[in-house]
Amino acid sequence: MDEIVEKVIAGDVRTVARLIRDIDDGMPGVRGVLKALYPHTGNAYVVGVTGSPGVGKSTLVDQMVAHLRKRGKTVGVLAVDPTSPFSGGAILGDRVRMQRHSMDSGVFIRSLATRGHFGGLTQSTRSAVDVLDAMGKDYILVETVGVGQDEVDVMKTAHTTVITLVPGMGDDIQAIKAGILEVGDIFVINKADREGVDRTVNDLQMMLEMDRRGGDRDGWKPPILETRAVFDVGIDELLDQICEHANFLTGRFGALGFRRNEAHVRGELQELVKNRLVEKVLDRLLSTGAFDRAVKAVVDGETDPYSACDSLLLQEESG
Ligand SMILES: Nc1nc2c(ncn2[C@@H]2O[C@H](COP(=O)(O)OP(=O)(O)OP(=O)(O)O)[C@@H](O)[C@H]2O)c(=O)[nH]1
Ligand SMILES: [Mg+2]
Repeated sequence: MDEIVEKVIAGDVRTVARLIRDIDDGMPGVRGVLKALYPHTGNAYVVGVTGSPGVGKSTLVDQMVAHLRKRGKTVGVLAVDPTSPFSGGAILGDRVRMQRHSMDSGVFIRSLATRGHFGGLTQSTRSAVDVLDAMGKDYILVETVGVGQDEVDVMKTAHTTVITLVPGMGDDIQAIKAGILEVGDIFVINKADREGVDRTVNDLQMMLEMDRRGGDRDGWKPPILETRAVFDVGIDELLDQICEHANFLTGRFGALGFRRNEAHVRGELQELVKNRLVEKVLDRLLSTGAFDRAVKAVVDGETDPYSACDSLLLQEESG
C-alpha cells in the first residue's frame, strides 16, 4: 500500500489510472490508500463543468485544458458519466476530443461511470478528485452530464461550478431551475455563434435575480459569459472569472480552504457514515437471507414495506 501511495504522489500515471478504476468499481481496498493520500490533498483547484447533454462541455473542457497548460498549470480531467453503462458514446467522444492532450504529461484524463454500488457517484468523484489532487495536478476539471440531483451533489465537490447552457434553451432554464441555479458560480452560454444569445442571457439574468436568496452566495454575483468553445472563443475570459471566484473564496475561507471548511467536511462525513452504515447493514441482511425473505413477504402481500423495514432493522439491532 505504501508503494501505491508513493507512486500516486510521484504522479505515476498507471498507478493513478488503476486506483481510479478501483474507486469506480467500489473496491473496498481503496479506503486504506485514500486515508494515506488525504494529507497530500487540498492543493488542487477543482472546477465543475455541468449542463445538459450536447451543450459543449467536453469541447469547453478541452479548450480550458489547452489554456491552462499555456498558463503553465497542470490539469486533471474527470468525465463523470453515470448514464453510460460501459464506455459509451459520450465518453468515447470525450476521449477523441481530448486526445490532443494525451501525449502531455501535464494532463491526466479519466472517466468515471460509477453507478449502482454503495457510496455512489458523489463519493467516487470526491475520491477520484483527491487522487488527482495528491498526484499534484494544479487544476481538476470535472465534467458531469445532466442536471439532476446527482450532479448537484457532485458539483458540491468543486470550488467553482460552471453551468453551461446554449442559446434558445429558455424552457430548459425553467426546467433546471430547481437546485442547479443555486450551485452555479459561473454561467456560460456556449455556442454563442448561434441565434438567440441575448435572449438566453436575459432570461438567465432574470432568473438569477429572482433566485438570489439574500446572502446565500456570500456576496458573489455569478457572471454570465458567452463562449464559442469549438472556435476557441471566450475561454480566457472564463478562466479569468474562475480565478476571480477563487480569489473570492480565498477571501472567505482562507487559501484554498474550501474543501476543508466546516460545512463541506460535515456534508462529506455525513455521507461517508451513511454509506458505510447502509453498506454494512445491507451486506449482513443479504448474507443471512433476511432481506430476500422480506422482499418475498411484501411481494406475497403478507406485509407492507414499512413494516418489513421495521422488522429488518429490529433483527439487525438484536442480531
Ligand atoms: N456551433 C457550435 N458548436 C459547438 C460549440 N462548442 C461545441 N460544439 C459542438 O457541439 C457538439 C457537442 O459537443 P460536446 O463537447 O461533445 O458536448 P458535451 O456537452 O460534452 O456532450 P455530452 O458529454 O454528450 O453531454 C459537438 O459537435 C461540438 O463540436 C460552439 O461553440 N459552437
Ligand atoms: Mg461530454
